[in-house]
Amino acid sequence: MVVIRRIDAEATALQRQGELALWPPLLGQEASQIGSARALRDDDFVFPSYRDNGVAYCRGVNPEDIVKAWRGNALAGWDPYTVNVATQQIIIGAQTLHATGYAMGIQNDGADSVAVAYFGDGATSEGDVNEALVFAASFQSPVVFFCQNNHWAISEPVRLQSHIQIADRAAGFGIPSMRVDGNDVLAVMAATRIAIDRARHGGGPTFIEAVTYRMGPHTTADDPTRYRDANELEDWAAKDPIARLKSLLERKGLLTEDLETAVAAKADAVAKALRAGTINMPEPQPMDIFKHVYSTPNSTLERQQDHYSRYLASFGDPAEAASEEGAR
Ligand SMILES: Cc1ncc(C[n+]2csc(CCOP(=O)(O)OP(=O)(O)O)c2C)c(N)n1
Ligand SMILES: [Mg+2]
Repeated sequence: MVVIRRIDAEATALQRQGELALWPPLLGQEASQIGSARALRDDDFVFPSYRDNGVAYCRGVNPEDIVKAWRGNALAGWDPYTVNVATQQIIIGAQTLHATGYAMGIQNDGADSVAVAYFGDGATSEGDVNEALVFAASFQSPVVFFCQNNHWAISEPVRLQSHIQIADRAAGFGIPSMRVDGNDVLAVMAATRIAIDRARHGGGPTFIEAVTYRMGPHTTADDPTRYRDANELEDWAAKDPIARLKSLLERKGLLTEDLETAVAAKADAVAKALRAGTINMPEPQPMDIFKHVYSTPNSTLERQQDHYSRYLASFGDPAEAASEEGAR
């Protein structure tokens, strides 16, 4: 939790310094993400949203690969099959359909892994999510719907999103649900284990609502002071998931000075490597854009490619142009 908070802070700083185009902070949601991700088996498959960077890190995605797409250096930061984490979905809720389809595939294969979809409170109002819930319930597919209710969908408060608790929406689909304190890492882990266990043993889907709070802006392009009451932020700051775990460990006598130092050192080292890796990331080449459109040659695309390469050549060699400029 400390490490992902540090990654999040470093990525936010990198965006402010112009090194990333955009960043969606997860500050405040560390317990929801780590508690749930730690309950999964390696061969379970995660379908995350843009904000689930803690889940991605927990599953073994390299932090540099997490920021790569936000820098605009790649269309996707990692190969989903190496870590069993799909690339992050920006289309709100679409990943719940992918997870449900994958879960139906698990059933057809007779395997015992589980698909997990991560999405937000706002996503539960999307058609995609409702369709996914229908299919998962109809076929009793091994999928866990993990909803982080962080109280906001950009500037729309959850109280407007739904007049009942988000977890209660699942009942209409015949899907059992749990509402868990999303700032309590152990509670989140316990709830996720129950849901995963049920799915793995043929019990079908479960919907989890982890009640948490987005402490930062929606993304670095957002200014929450324009729509959010400062008192609300203060209330939630008092429920900080890391501070809560820290005080539990202290009370149990488990938090030693050595452990604290080691955790801080790990967070600093990861952040330092992330910064260096981001700044030194190889720039993508303009022609690379054509590589990922079709898997087989396509004559229309080849014509466009040829046209675009002649267009780029019309600028001459940038190095030569710079030295000519210098000479003038
Ligand atoms: C289909 C679709 N509609 C609208 C958007 C614009 N949009 C981006 S984030 C967002 C709010 C999502 O809120 P929530 O599901 O609560 O997730 P959070 O950002 O709070 O993690 C919206 C509407 C989008 N990306 N995709
Ligand atoms: Mg939200």
